[in-house]
Amino acid sequence: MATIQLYHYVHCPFCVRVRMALGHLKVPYESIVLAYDEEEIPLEMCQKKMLPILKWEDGSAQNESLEIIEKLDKKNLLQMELLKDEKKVKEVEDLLDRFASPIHNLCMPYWIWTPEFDESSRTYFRNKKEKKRGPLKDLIQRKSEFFKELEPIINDLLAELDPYYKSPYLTIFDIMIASHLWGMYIFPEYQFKKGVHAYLQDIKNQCAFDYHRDYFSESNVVNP
Ligand SMILES: N[C@@H](CCC(=O)N[C@@H](CS)C(=O)NCC(=O)O)C(=O)O
Repeated sequence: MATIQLYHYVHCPFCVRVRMALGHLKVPYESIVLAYDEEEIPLEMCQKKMLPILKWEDGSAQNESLEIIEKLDKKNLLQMELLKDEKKVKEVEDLLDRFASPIHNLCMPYWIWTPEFDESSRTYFRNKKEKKRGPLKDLIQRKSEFFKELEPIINDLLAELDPYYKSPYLTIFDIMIASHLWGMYIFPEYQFKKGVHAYLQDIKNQCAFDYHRDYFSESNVVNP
């Protein structure tokens, strides 16, 4: 029986980080997908509407994906000390920032039609995201522009794979990168380059990761 609970959104890359880490570390957990417009539960647990939240065995609740993973990774299997190297962290964060804009512009219009959303949460998400990006349907019209933006960043990533990100072993950086790219698998016309697809699938396997598990599984206990 799982004793910890993960409150998450299926589409959220920061939540995916924690799901991947739980899988890699083989920690069973109860999966609780919150509706995007549910404000009360996260506010009560962590005083802000932000997921992921991990509820520990002692009933305490924590957010911030990397801090959660640090606490979970007791044997340091993910080389968490890398996060203390400011230069390396900045490089990875810069890469994720470059990925974020085209990936989110492409994925958001599709995320809202996955079973994670209902009418009410879809409207909440749409209103929030359209303030910054404009109508989500217009983003779909601009897809070739975003594909073009994505290509050189994918090539830059590919050049750093050895076979993991600047490393012969899977580290926390790979989990950060894979979770940010994962959303592109739902984009109907997009195909990752072979090397990036192989990298992502390897991480998926090592993390026993199943993106849409919660839509199809009868149990909310994940037992990696
Ligand atoms: N620094 C946080 C970021 C988490 C975050 O930004 N979560 C987003 C979902 S992707 C969120 O909860 N947003 C709430 C909202 O926008 O209403 C972490 O690493 O856990």
